Amino acid sequence: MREGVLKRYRDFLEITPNTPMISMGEGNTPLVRSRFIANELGCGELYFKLEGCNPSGSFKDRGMVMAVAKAIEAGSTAIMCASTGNTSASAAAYGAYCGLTTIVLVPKGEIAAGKMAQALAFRPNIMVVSGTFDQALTMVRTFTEKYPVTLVNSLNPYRIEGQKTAAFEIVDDLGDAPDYLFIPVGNAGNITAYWRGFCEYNSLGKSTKRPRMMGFQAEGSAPIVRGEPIAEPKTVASAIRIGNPASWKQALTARDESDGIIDSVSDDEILAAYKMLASKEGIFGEPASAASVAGVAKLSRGGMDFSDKRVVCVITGTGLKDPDLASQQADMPLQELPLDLGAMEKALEEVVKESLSLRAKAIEVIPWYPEPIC
Ligand code: AN7
Repeated sequence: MREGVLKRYRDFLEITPNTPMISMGEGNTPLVRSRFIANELGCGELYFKLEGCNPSGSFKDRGMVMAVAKAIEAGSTAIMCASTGNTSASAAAYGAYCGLTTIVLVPKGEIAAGKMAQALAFRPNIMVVSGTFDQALTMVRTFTEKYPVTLVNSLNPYRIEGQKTAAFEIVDDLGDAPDYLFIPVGNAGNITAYWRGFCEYNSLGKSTKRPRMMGFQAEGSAPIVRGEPIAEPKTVASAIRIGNPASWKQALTARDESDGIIDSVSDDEILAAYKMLASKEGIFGEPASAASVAGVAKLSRGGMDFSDKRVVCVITGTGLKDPDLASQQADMPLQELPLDLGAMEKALEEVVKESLSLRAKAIEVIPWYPEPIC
């Protein structure tokens, strides 16, 4: 049952009798065990937390539902954010759902097509600004301090509160915390939220340990790794094209307290992971999400041993958000086929043969490959 995060985790959130228990069925997302690439990456157990399965297609909904509920509780009728795409889509969705005025600012030409189309569908007040996400966020912060409009970027503490529920779900599903959590880092709200969730659950005795937090930025947008803000961040992963993360300090705390790291991966590594995840696991995440998997690949290649470890990668948003990049990366010729059975049989002869050897291979690679039904 998708009751939403406010109801499911009400005892762990700041819910009062006056908090509207709104829900679009966010949270309770799948934690899928890797069937193929765990082996390739040398992981004992590897899981993907599919946050693209949230109502607006990204993890932002967990925090947005909480921020919007608290905004309504406080009597606010308007919400506002700057965004690299997913926050604006989520804010506009929950704004429409709750009948609020929604204002979103996005950097011009920097937002993936799916996110833009999605935000527009909800008909918020949307403005494109000629500047970076960081500059847009600065404008939004100043504006919301001056006017009775609630900021719903992750500077809003309720966003982090709501997003920590993803860590709860992982512990609830696995029966304990994993050894490692790999997560993409942009504005650094999510790594902050996960760390809080793991710490809170651990202090309540719900887990025996806390994971090492492994945050990954894109190489051209890696201010935390480089130790200084980046005026013009660049990366193919538009969601994390952020040069001055709002939760910078909190991300360092998560890293240091968990004995983790914040590192970067190149666009090539991100794209390789993006393709591998889809073609070898059936998981179509957006490029930013693939930074988590690219991170495992990088460290594994570098000699880090995960062979007796339980590793979780957060897949923060769905690949459908960025259809242009998906088409670009497909680089596969489309096979033309005449409407003729004989031609089809000929074209598929090798494919069918190959498939016969596939099951044997799968059994060999994955000991828990399910028994055939027939
Ligand atoms: C798919 O939508 O910042 O480190 O404005 O959309 O918590 O920022 C999105 C960020 C990772 C990074 N993956 O999370 C926005 C925005 C996806 C994202 C991140 C984002 P944070």
